[in-house]
Parts: sequence; C-alpha cells; structure tokens
Amino acid sequence: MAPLRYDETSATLNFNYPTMSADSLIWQHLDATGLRFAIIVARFNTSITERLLEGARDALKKTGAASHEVFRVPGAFELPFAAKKLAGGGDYDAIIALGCVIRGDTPHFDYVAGECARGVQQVALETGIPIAFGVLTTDTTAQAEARAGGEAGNKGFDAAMTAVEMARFPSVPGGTR
Ligand code: INI
Repeated sequence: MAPLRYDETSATLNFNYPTMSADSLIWQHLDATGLRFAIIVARFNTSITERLLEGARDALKKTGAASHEVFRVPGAFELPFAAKKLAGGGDYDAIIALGCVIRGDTPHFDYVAGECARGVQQVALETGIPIAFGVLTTDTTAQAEARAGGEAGNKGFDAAMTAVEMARFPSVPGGTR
C-alpha cells in the first residue's frame, strides 16, 4: 500500500505521505466537523514540538475540526497532568499531547518518557476522553527532526488524525457505522 503524503500546497491528502501509520488511507475519510480539540504542547525541545504543533493543526484543518485550543507545559512529564485538567472540564471531544523526549547520558529519559506515556493512557482511560500520544521518544535529535516534518513525516499530524478517529469511535471512517 502506497503511503499518503500530506501536500502543503493542496487541500487534500495524496498518496505519498511518509507516515509510519499503517492506517493512513483511512485518514482520507476522517471528518472532524463539529468536534472540539485541545492540543497540549511541551516546551522542552521546542524547535521540534512547535513543528509537531504545525502538523497537528494542519490535520485538524484538513478534517474540518470545529475548534482547537493550544496549551503549553514545561516538558513531556507534565502532559498527563494537563490532560487530566482539560479532560475533566468537558470542553473537548479529544486531546492531542505533543512532546519530544531525546535520550541523554542518564536514565532520566526513561523516567520522563515512561511516565508520560503511562500517564497519558491512564488519563484517557479514567476520563473516557481520547488522548492521542504525539510524543517523540528518540535516541537522537536527527531522529526527532525526521519525525517532525522531515523524511519520516510529522508525528503531530498523525496524532491529530488519531484524535479525530478516536473522538468518533466506534464509528468507522468512511464506513456505515
Ligand atoms: N522533557 C521533555 O519533554 N523532553 C526531554 O527530553 C526532557 N529531558 O531530556 O530531560 C524533559 N525533561 C523535563 C521533564 O519533562 C519535566 O519538565 C521536568 O522533569 C520537571 O517536572
């Protein structure tokens, strides 16, 4: 299956998007009309996370989201707390958590990345609000850059598409349910 490419110059998706998602063809059918989103962006590694934000915004625009609000937190470790506060308010149909954790010389990476992932999933399960995990966890800055609008796509775009799909769950994109 050919991958989709998000074409900056067109209003649609075409078939060369360099995503890691095997579900990318489904994205053509996603419809976010009437849905409200919160995007939480970690400032740590901000040159990367702001690119993830651009990707997420593009996806919400392309799928016709009614609205989105952007919130910022210091680092990926803070994403679950922010998500819980926002999910509890009832103002959003789904939340997109964006961050970038790059492995260093100490075990700090494992604590930050692990607790971020665990916390985000916990909040989604506790609140029933879908939270897309748009957090890069990489060994190098180059790997992160590749996934934030580089040759490996934009993980923020992918996460926002996931948020749209899960906000509609169990409806099948383009399907009859
Ligand atoms: N936060 C990140 O988002 N990415 C990182 O790579 C990172 N590193 O490497 O330390 C990081 N640390 C900060 C952390 O998220 C918290 O903000 C901090 O520990 C205060 O709670």
